[in-house]
Amino acid sequence: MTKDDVADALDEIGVLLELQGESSFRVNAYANGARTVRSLADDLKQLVAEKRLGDVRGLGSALVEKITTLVETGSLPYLEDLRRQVPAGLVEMRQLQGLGAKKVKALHDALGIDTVEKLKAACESGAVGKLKGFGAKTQANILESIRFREQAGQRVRIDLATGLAEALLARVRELPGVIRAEACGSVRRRRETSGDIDLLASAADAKPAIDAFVAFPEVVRVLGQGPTKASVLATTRVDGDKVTLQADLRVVTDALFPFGLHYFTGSKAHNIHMRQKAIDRGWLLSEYGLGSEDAPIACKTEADIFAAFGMEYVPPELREDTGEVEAAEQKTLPRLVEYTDIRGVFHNHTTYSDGGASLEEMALAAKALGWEYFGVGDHSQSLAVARGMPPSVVRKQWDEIDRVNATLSGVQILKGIESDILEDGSLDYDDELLAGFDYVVGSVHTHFGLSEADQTARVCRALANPRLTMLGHSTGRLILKREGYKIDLEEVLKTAARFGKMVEINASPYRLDLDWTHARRAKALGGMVVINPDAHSPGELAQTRFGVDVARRGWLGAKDVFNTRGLADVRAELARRRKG
Ligand code: DGT
Ligand code: CA
Ligand code: CA
Ligand code: ZN
Repeated sequence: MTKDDVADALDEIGVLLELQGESSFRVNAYANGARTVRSLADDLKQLVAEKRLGDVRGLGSALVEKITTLVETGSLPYLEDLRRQVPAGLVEMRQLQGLGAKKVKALHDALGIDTVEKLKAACESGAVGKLKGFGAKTQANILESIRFREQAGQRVRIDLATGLAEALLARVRELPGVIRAEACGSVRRRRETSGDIDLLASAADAKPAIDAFVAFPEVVRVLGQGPTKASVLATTRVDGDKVTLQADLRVVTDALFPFGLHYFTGSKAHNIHMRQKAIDRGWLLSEYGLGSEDAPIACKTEADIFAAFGMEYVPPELREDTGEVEAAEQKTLPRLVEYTDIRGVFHNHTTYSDGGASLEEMALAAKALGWEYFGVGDHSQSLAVARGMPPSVVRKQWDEIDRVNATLSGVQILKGIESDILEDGSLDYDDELLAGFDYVVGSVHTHFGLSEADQTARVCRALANPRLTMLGHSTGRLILKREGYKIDLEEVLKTAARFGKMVEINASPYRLDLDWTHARRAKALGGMVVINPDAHSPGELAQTRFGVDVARRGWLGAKDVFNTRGLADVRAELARRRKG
């Protein structure tokens, strides 16, 4: 059992106890224990063997005993009992947005609901709304969560799909006989989510590669296997999160690789448009080649395919048939921003609010990524659930920033804030305090239920505030979990452009907000975009790459993205904006 396996078991115990109505004290002990185990520096087996688990801070005797059993025997009767006692459907219900363990338990106790299907029926019949502590609004929210989940289907977030694709790809590339290999499809186009993983490899002989693929340790089930293609269900962990997804491997000869790469990268709409271009010339384009049967056009790379059409190379992120074919013909494709263009970030959290690391730790992690500045944007006073900072704490943080900055070389901390945009559109501190920040990120975290008109007016009022520098996560959506609040984004982007305010691409793979279509729109309206990871730990700073993917899908170049500028430039621009 790995640390992650043990931590998963502890997490599961916590969830099951919570669903049984246990005290939050006991529930939290398991959740915290799981976190402790996940981040253990020492070898877990060794700790158990040497009976040193009890010395680890945060692990009480009950947890030590269970971890020991798990590590020594690979299973835990206590957990198996719990699983028998709590219906699996309750665990699934708890994963619905807005439905905590207490509510799930109440639904089970009062109405005997133990599956998502029964819950849906009970909402539709109005039974849930009549329950004490629920009401019509809660019932409508639950129903919306269920419908959203049904619609999301079996897709997974891009960070998880990427992690699994990279793990499989690394193994495919190591196989004897494999010449080239790539992940195609939505993973290569850097979409927000993926429905499956499409791997393509070239080799003179396909069979050995296919045979090896279906036996990879990530493979949990073989869905289909032929001489040149196999489909499997594969699973791995990405930063502690478990991901399971279908993965297909196709093996072609190396001469066919560029055509397969182009075809399986898609999108389907892009492929259809390219195929039409071929037909216009009297050619055929497919995964098997380009040209006519008597005069095939040899291509060594994907770039050769576009060149054969007299086109510029179209980066995969643009292949959605939203004008990229025409622009490539006219040779007017933009030069897209790259992850290596990023020089720092602005919206991040530390232990001053709900982050997990200190200012200095975060700044050093930013430096390790090659960045020149780490902008802190902890939560403001109103957001109590995320330990929003009262003014006295803000001043304390400023003092610490000054102290830490004096000791840092090669990186500097910028004094920012993620200010709540209050219900009436005002910011969360008085003007004098706001004036002391290098910049202000304004975000909506409350009152998601306003009408579209009110929500739009609220955000636009914040954009008109001279103290606001940039708008955080514009819609509040959570990928595959929750739709954003109702807001007229076109109006918001226009207002941002009018007041010269930046709009964030929140790069957290849970958010990706602005999405790529609106990132593109922001640029078209003359606005400036900023890519922020919204990091709550040092490791999350690198999530910025997912925001760069969104920017690229939105046709943005380096000069469209504020944080491609260096520290001196950024400081000067922020100072200029503060003066108004
Ligand atoms: P996904 O898997 O839903 O996240 O999205 P994709 O884009 O990876 O789609 P997938 O896996 O169904 O197919 C991979 C690529 O194969 C797709 O992007 C384009 C190509 N492809 C699949 N079906 C067709 C088709 O019927 N016509 C054409 N022209 N291309 C197709
Ligand atoms: Ca796919
Ligand atoms: Ca596929
Ligand atoms: Zn936020």
